[in-house]
Amino acid sequence: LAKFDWEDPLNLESQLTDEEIAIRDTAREYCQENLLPRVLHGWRTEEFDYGILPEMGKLGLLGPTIQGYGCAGTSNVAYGLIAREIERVDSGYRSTASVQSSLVMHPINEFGTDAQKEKYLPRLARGEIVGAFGLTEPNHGSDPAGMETMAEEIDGGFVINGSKTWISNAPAADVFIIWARCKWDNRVRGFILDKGMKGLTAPAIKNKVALRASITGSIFMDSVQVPHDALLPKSNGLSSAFSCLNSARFGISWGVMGALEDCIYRTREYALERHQFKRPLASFQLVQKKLVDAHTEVALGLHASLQVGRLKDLDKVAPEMISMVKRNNCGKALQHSRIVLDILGGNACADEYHVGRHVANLQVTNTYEGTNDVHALILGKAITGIAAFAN
Ligand code: TGC
Ligand code: FAD
Repeated sequence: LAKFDWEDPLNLESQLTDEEIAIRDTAREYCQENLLPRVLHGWRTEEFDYGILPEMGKLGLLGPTIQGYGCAGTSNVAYGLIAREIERVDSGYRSTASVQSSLVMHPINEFGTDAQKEKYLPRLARGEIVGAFGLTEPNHGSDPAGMETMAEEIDGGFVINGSKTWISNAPAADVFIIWARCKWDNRVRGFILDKGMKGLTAPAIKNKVALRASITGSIFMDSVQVPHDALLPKSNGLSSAFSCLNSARFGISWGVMGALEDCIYRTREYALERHQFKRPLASFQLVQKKLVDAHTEVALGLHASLQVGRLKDLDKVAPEMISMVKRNNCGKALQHSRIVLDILGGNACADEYHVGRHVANLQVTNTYEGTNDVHALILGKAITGIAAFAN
């Protein structure tokens, strides 16, 4: 019989290629040595750390699945493993990276011209420039089809009016992927806007109670004039925006498992050291059950995401599969991080114990990229054939 390894309970390692293991190890070392020491400062100050994306770029962690343009050309599973390592430190850092990779580089690569790819992808891959993705609006979050941002064709290009809110990276961004309804045919398309364009502003949303180590903002577009080549010409309809979400949601499904793993490791360590009633907390059955429940969900969640990743690599993934792992892993990570937090007792209140920060962050991961309930409705539609969210 094999020996049970609690740190890899279902032997995920045996399912990974040598390349994926090497990428995972590189990402883990970078995150533990370079991100972990900075996270409390980022969390306390809400300051965006401009050094992080260039560091990730140097290691090939940005847009890793893209072929060419200075990108690594890895498997989707490797992308997931990177997200897991970054989020083991903080969901905000993973957010910064996944917006850059899945929501900015991916649409340029999928829907852009060769010139747009040459212009933006190598610099985004090196982390020299920061990207943001604007889909959500003040009046339209779960229902982006109702968007009010409008693009109108004018002599020499387009004029864009509208606003976006709760946009990761926006205040720090050099490049904005903006989704707008086109006045001439009512279709939604993506546009690339550059920082500094007249009428474009991106103020920060301050005093967040979560994701404080990443920066979030609004985007206001007051008659922003852009040339014709700002349009992503192969984007056509909301499904183009959703294809970016497929990639980001897949990454989040891995990332949140990393955050929950960190909560488990930290509370296990604490439970072994801390004594009450002359015994370690870890000796109490109720404490063990909390750890076991959380630990089991991580093992199941990682293996489900692995399967989705392998299907994605074979081009055999359905969006509903991604909804399933995004919803389940985010929900379980939020639920179980909150439960193991109890093990810290009063120290749960102190940010240097890190677990409370993960719990706060995981409320957002359970909300953005489609709320837990919206993904339930996507799956409900697949099961029943009835769209509960449609009119
Ligand atoms: P519906 O009629 O269902 O679909 C419209 C068209 O889109 C197609 N489609 C998809 N295509 C590819 N991938 C998917 N996942 C797709 N889902 C739908 C669909 O086939 C259809 O195509 P066509 O050709 O027939 O037009 O659209 P609906 O308007 O009824 O949508 C309902 C719903 C709930 C599925 C959708 O609106 C939704 O997913 N809402 C959630 C919104 C959301 O996820 N927003 C995320 C904003 S970005 C973000 O949060 C970034 S945070 C990142 C970070 O910081 O890490
Ligand atoms: P709403 O859509 O108003 O939903 C409110 C509640 O109603 C939720 O519980 C929801 O589940 C429920 N609900 C809505 N419709 C239904 C229904 N039909 N049936 C049952 N319940 C329903 N967006 C971007 O475009 N780009 C980004 O980079 C980005 N980054 C973000 C970063 C942060 C920190 C946060 C908090 C959000 C970010 N978002 C981003 C926005 C995010 O995607 C939205 O907040 C999310 O999609 C939910 O939309 P909403 O906030 O408008 O909530």
